[in-house]
Amino acid sequence: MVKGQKTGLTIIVIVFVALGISAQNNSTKVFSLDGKWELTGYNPDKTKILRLDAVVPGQVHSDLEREGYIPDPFWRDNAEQCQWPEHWEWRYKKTFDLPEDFMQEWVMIQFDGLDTYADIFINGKKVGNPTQLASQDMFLPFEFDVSRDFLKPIGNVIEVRFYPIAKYADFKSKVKPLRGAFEDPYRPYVRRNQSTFGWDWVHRFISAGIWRPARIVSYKNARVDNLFIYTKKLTENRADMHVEIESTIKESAAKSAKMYLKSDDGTVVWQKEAAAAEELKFGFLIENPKIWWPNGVGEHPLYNLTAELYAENGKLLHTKSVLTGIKTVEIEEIEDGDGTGSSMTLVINGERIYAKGANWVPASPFPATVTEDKYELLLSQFQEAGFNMMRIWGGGIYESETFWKKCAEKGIMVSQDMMLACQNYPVDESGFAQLLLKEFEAIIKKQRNYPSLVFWVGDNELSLGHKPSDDWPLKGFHTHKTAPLMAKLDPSRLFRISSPLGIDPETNNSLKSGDSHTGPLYQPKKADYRKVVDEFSCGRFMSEYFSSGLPPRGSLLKFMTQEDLITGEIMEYHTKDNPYHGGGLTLYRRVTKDASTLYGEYEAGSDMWVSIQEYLHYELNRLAMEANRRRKFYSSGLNFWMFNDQWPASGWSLIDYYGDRKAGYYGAMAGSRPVIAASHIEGDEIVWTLSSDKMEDTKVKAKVIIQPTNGDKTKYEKTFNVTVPANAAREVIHLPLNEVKKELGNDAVLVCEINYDNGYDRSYWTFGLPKDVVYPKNQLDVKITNNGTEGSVIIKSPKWGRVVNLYADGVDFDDNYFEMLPGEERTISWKSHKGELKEEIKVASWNE
Ligand code: BMA
Repeated sequence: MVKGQKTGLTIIVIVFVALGISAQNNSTKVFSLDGKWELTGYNPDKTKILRLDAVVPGQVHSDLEREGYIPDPFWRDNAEQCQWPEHWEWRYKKTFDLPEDFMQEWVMIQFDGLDTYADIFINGKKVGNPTQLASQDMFLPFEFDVSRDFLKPIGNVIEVRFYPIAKYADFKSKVKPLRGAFEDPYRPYVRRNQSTFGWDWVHRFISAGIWRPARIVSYKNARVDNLFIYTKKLTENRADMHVEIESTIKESAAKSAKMYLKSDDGTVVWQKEAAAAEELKFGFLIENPKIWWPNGVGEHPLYNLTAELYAENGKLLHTKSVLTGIKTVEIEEIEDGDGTGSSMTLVINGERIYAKGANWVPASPFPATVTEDKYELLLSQFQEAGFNMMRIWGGGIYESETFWKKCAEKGIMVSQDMMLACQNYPVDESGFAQLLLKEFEAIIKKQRNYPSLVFWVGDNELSLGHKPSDDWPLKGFHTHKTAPLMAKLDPSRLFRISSPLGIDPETNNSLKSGDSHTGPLYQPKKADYRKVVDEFSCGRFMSEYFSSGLPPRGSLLKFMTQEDLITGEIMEYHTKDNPYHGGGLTLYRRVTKDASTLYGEYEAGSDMWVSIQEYLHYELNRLAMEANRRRKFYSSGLNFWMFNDQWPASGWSLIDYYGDRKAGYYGAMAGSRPVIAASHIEGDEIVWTLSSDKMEDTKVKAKVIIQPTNGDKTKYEKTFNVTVPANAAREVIHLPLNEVKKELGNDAVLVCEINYDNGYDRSYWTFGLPKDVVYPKNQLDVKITNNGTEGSVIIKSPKWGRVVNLYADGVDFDDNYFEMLPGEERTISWKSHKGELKEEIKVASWNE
């Protein structure tokens, strides 16, 4: 430690004391139960026993794979050999001594996540209600008072027994079968990651385990249970705040309470002392608050709210802090007045925000294995795409604190579905309904302080296939149970009972109103594919936008062989399919068909065969952003289905299972630039619109050209300066379509290029099918610099460079799958998220 710092520390301690903020030891003691446990597995008829080590937090599949009892569940069709653990009983056991003087008046055992049906025994004694399971819900943290008759100073043995889900779901599912997507009879009855019952992008993996941290906590009869802070009103230089503190105080152990709010530079912006009480509420003002803005709009400053309980003798009994931020959020829903249409626009701190982003699914079927680094990688990719809006989809898991902290730091807005998806649920059974509401309460209290969170949603797609006037599964439950709970526990955010939802009397899933789940994926692709994309990308708030494409060959060969690439079975096995969309083609075959329709036929397994199925995703995502953003604020957002993968697949995701950017990611990223150019056909004209997400007017230099692909002089050229109004879209040029078509023929491209302060964008238009445009052979000149984990690639293209793409395992490029005009030179920056780059960066294009 250098000298300066030492003195700084001394000063801080003095300041704390001066402000009466505790630097003293907190009387609460924590004994972690994480780490190594013994695991014993019993097969269904208890004739077979397996003994192995286990890691907590963790799930049995990871331990079984590590110890070689199952193969890599993600390689080819190995998943078939990884289903048996679901039917076994698994017992975790740990022996431990407690630290000296650990036991105090009030001792609690806490498990943040038990997957799923479990009992807990300490020194042979059952913990919790003797007639009930300790856990029946993977999402519901469990705690129980073990102050007396459970623990001893040394030689404690704790055992957690996990029972097969069939034991609790089989009978119920037979007595009252509940139909649902992907037809799993147990799924509606089991409160765990719904997607791992098998979905149209992940295989079935029903695991078990202590999947989140566990501990024993010893209190001095007082603890701060929950904190809640939100911004009631916000003006430029003043924030009107509300704080609530819930505590448990036994035997009047706590006499006073201290609360303070600190900004991320350590400044205390508010503090309060009060007599300790189980419920405390305060309102206060902050002058010149640091306001939290979404990515691309402003900074994302964070604050820390802390509450402390003190004994009569001034001893600190317990302290609790939560991360938060100062912002307000509303959802503006303006009816078009035709009884059918209505907008849906996020308003943050009084500003309309165009919501660009994607849907989040669990990053592994075994979420305990998702590391902080993996979260950092995925959420940085999200931020670097220029995205600002993420939807946590209702068929996965509620995410970790690490996830939420990173979203807050990166300016990522998040909507949270409650974990219910594509299925009716037994909420008429009081036990199930109570369990669900308990789960919701725990989740609301855990997540409501995060600045990222913008609104809550009751479920995913229980409204689908219904009209607003219909009754649909859980509509009543959410309206009469969930909504009041949300209003009580988080009055600062809106709750929407389902997604999609709108006022279009014909359907809840309408492009004309509210949020919608659709996209051009299932539409046959023909010469007018641009028009089709435009028509399916005009939703008011597209909370799920369907498009799909292959990851790079390098990623495909991490879970299948070259041979598999050609035959296709393993591709199908990993891509899965959605049987409800019809059209007779599986998802994977649809991508193959659409890609060859647009870009031509290639030999199965060849580089071009893979590349066209990658590029389809790029082009459809770019066109989608053009179509939705040119209609800004009739359309106020588009979230791609889906951002990440839960296992190695080759479908919807923008980032593949290995964290590598797919072509679809680069298309979405190009379409998310601060200002973009967007084309559309209107009658007999082609129109260019500039759409800006910048909060100030932007001076743009624009150029529209018709460029022959062989490098000859442009057939048409127009340059002009235009100011694009702040946070709006503006049509800038109309061209007669027939003349453009004549000039274009089949060997030229219409290009609109814009440059503005430190931004740039380009949009292309060709007529008919892309495969019919002629691109002469072209040799790229490439110079690569490699500074270890980052560098650049300088590319010169004498003629038109068609779909120039760069690849190296674990490398992110700041642009990819782009077009190059004849004579153009581009410098592409790269960075590796897998340490030093040893392999060569491959640079290719379609007309090499
Ligand atoms: C929507 C989502 C998911 C599904 C996706 C692709 O239904 O809510 O359930 O995976 O479409 O089919």
